[in-house]
Amino acid sequence: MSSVREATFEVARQHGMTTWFGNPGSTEIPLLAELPDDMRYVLALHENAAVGAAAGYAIASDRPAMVSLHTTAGLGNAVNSLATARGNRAPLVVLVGQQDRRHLLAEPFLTGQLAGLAGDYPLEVFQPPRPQDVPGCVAQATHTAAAGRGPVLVIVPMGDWDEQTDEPAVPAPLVSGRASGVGPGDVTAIAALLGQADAPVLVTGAGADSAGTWDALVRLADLLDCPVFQEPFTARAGFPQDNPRFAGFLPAGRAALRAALAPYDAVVVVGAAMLRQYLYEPGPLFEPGTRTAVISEDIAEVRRSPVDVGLVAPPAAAVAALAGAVTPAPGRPGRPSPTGQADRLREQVAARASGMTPETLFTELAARAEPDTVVVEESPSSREALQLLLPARRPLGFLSAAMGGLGFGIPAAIGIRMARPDRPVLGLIGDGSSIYCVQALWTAAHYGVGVVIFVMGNARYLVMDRQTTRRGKIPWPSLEGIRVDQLAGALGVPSVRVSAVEHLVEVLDEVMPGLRERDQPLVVDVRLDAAQ
Ligand SMILES: Cc1ncc(C[n+]2csc(CCOP(=O)(O)OP(=O)(O)O)c2C)c(N)n1
Ligand SMILES: [Mg+2]
Repeated sequence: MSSVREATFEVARQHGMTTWFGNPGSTEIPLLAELPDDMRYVLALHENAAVGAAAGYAIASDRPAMVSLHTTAGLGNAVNSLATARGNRAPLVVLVGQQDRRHLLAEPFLTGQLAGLAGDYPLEVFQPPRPQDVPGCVAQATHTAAAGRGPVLVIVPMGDWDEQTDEPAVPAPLVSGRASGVGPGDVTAIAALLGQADAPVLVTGAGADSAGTWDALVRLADLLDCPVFQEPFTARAGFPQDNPRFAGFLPAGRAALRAALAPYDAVVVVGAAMLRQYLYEPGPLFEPGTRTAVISEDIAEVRRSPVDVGLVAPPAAAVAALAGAVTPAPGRPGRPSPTGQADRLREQVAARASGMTPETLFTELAARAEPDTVVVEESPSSREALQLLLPARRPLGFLSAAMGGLGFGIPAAIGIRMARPDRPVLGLIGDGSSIYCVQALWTAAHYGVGVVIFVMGNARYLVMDRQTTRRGKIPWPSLEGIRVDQLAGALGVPSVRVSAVEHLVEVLDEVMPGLRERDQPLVVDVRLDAAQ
């Protein structure tokens, strides 16, 4: 016999989930009191911080991470970051505390209406039929999270943890995986489509962010002698952005997208749907006659893509198989240059690097950042410049919130650094964005997490202001008066406020060489010149 609680710890150990992120309430005390020494509980001061940090941790370690939330209050607070975790394909096992099942029907204090609270964002919501099923549900949740790459909830009534169990085994495999291979026959149609093309082009998405996929894509692009774009609004980099074939980021509007892809007669998208849009525009995504294909391991991405050929497959193996199967056509004379497109864009953006502009910060950072630096972006109005001036040079080099929900960047940067202390980690966070989850800074201070967060201080929701002005008057005020540097100090994080380029350069010269070795966070509050 053992307790349900002990049996659940065993499941967590089997799956390497010994770092737990959470914010506790009384429904979690029976689970968390006397937590075994080999389980580390990382306290976050808000549930979006707990889930955001766990998502960063899961993405950077490429395995499910554990989260503990407190009934309706905790789960409700976390919905934004659970949606982001789903969009960002972060595998999470989320234990949601519930009142004791023996009097749930009487709706005691802290009873949660939990099952539907996070909507369809979780891949699955487990409600263990008996206390003895909790370990099995956690085991199955782990497999679901890993295979489906998203959050899975397990709702656990607080009395369940102390119940006894003598179940011989939980109904789940000890280890499970997914095959990573793709046979030549699987890529015949896409190989033919590329082989017949006069001017092919590749587009990569967040699902292509792995060393294996990058290598295979470089080989395929070299073979085809073609450029490689990144999908619009990408959350992760799908191709080495310092490679001369990297052509930049596709626009999200249909007209601009059609124009960008018009010179090509075959478009193959890897690790994304075809293709993410933003504000609605009528019309097709590409010019008639363009041959198109999508490769993704996410069936939802393939399903919603209006392409000639869709393939559900692990991208690394599929692209490697394609590179072995394609016989490229000679190539149309006069097609766009397969190299140098991003460099030309970079030069244009870099020209704006004068005074205290985002471009100045990015240029100075680029001059000092090591190639394996992880850049976590949540800086809406300067995102485009950031992506060009701070190219991802290694897998996991760039991360942002897939669906744009703010409050992800700071905790995600912290979680990444906790999982990968070998990688330097920078957060580039808008001043407005920084406030959505500023409490996360305390976790970084308390646990000695060496991230550096640059706050892009334009004292505005600039991206919103720009869009709103096109229609009329802005009803909200500027963000003048918010002192993120002082908030950081109040949360135990040292900070420096910078309002002149010479000072910025001084700070970067001091901070950047030690970025990899840091064991304390730092906030750099960058006061930008007024922007329109
Ligand atoms: C949780 C959440 N609330 C509101 C929004 C809408 N929103 C998108 S961008 C933005 C402004 C961001 O301001 P800031 O971080 O200062 O970036 P800037 O536009 O100034 O670069 C807002 C409020 C959102 N995406 N997520
Ligand atoms: Mg701002």
